[in-house]
Amino acid sequence: MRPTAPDAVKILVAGGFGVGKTTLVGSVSEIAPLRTEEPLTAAGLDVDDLAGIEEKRATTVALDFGRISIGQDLVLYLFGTPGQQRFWFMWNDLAIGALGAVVLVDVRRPESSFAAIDFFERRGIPFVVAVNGFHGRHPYPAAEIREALALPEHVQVLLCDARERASSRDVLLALIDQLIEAASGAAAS
Ligand SMILES: Nc1nc2c(ncn2[C@@H]2O[C@H](COP(=O)(O)OP(=O)(O)OP(=O)(O)O)[C@@H](O)[C@H]2O)c(=O)[nH]1
Ligand SMILES: [Mg+2]
Repeated sequence: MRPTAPDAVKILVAGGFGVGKTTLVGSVSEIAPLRTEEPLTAAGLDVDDLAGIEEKRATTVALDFGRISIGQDLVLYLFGTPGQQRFWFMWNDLAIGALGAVVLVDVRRPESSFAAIDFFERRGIPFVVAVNGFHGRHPYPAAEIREALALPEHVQVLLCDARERASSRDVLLALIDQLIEAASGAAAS
């Protein structure tokens, strides 16, 4: 048998400002992630809402990039989006060729990820919602978050800790399972 190259799949990691996108890409990537972070300075105090993430020191200004192999046949290329509104114009380019997305939600500020949910719904890009429990806490069950975000039944809502590799990997595996199921459903019909 001739060895074949693994399939490569582009996945976006999106969500509001400071929800943990760079953290997730970094925790799960098997290569040193590419980051494009710049320090948050006093100049941004009026526009960068740091409520709940006071310890945050830097913000993504272009993208995060990482890679994770799933078995021998599949490689995921992860593209983390910038979270701040002034950088959203880059999302359209980042989304080109993406097969699916993870929308990260900060459990304390779910509304900050509305725009990301809307973005993928409008484009018909399949996504899962991953609720990042800051400080490892998940005060609300997934069903309550689904309701708060008005998510339809077919959108998976997963609880995660973006700092933990295994947890971040589980989120990606859930998305991949969903993509495979949708693809085999489409092939069968
Ligand atoms: N306690 C805790 N802190 C976290 C968690 N995830 C991220 N953080 C911290 O929260 C801050 C924001 O995380 P980032 O990964 O930079 O968030 P981001 O979504 O990439 O932010 P932007 O690119 O600025 O939109 C950082 O200081 C992280 O160390 C978490 O699960 N728990
Ligand atoms: Mg970031």
